[in-house]
Amino acid sequence: MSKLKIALQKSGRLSEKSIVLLEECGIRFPNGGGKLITKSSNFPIEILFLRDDDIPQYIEQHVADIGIVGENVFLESRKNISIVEKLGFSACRLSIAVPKEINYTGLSFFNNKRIATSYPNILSDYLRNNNIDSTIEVISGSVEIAPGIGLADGICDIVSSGSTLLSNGLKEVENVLNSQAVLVANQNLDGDKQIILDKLLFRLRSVRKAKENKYILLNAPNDKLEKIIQILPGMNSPTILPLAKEGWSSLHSVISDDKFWDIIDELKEAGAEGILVVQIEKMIL
Ligand code: PRT
Ligand code: ZN
Repeated sequence: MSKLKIALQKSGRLSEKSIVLLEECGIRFPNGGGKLITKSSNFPIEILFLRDDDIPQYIEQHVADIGIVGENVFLESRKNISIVEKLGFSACRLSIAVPKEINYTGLSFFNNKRIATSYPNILSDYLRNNNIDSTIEVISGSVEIAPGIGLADGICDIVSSGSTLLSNGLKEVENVLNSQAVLVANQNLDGDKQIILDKLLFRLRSVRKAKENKYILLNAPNDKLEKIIQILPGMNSPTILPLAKEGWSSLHSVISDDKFWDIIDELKEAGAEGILVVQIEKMIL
């Protein structure tokens, strides 16, 4: 049977999380020793470790079948490949920034001005869509120093905490793109490879779903159960088990993690006791 080839970033911000994600999907493979290619011992997949910028091209050329990159790298590459799943990690944004002392009043500031970036394709689309005519200075790294050395009037770069901009005397003025890690794939996978990708996607979604939900257990007097069930959102059929204590039951259900904190006080007021919230490892739907 053929193997699906996945390209991961060799070393950088996406590397560790990409590897952990595959491990959480139960895919075992030797990692380390600086190997550029490795095979899983329990899943029909081969892993290639590459620079993130090369991944879209390799996928388009069938050197790899799928890969994990930032949405920013995918869009900048303009390769004929598709996003098959957003992965929810390494969130960041591509923003335009100017020296903080500039009295910035809007994008038209950039007409006939220079913007330094490593993302010329995304930036030129953005400027064209907004009818702005600027010169794009393409540089591959340390973009944030460009205004200070007189190379450009502003920059367009990835921001996450904002501290790099701050420490270089810049302020963020426009948000061009919100990005996160994505799983990308060649658009013409053969049947066998598509089956393996579907299996992988099923596992990825189960892991993701599990992270977004918690298993909740609580005890309550039987006459309070109905009220408690109404408080728990989206619950279709909770499990209710009698406790040894006369007239009391234990209620078990799955609840979205972010909703839990909104309703905890209501649950207690309604008579819930001994509330336990437990992490779910996998959630198969
Ligand atoms: O060597 P290789 O080419 O593989 O890696 P790389 O150096 O090109 O990429 P890497 O590892 O830095 O980032 C990989 C991906 O992580 C990016 O394509 C983004 O999708 C995502 N990501 C998330 C980030 C950041 N956060 C981030 N903060 N990529 C870069 N940065 C840089 C940014 O360029 C700027 O210099 O961090 C600085 C800003 O960070 P803050 O926190 O100071 O705002
Ligand atoms: Zn890169």
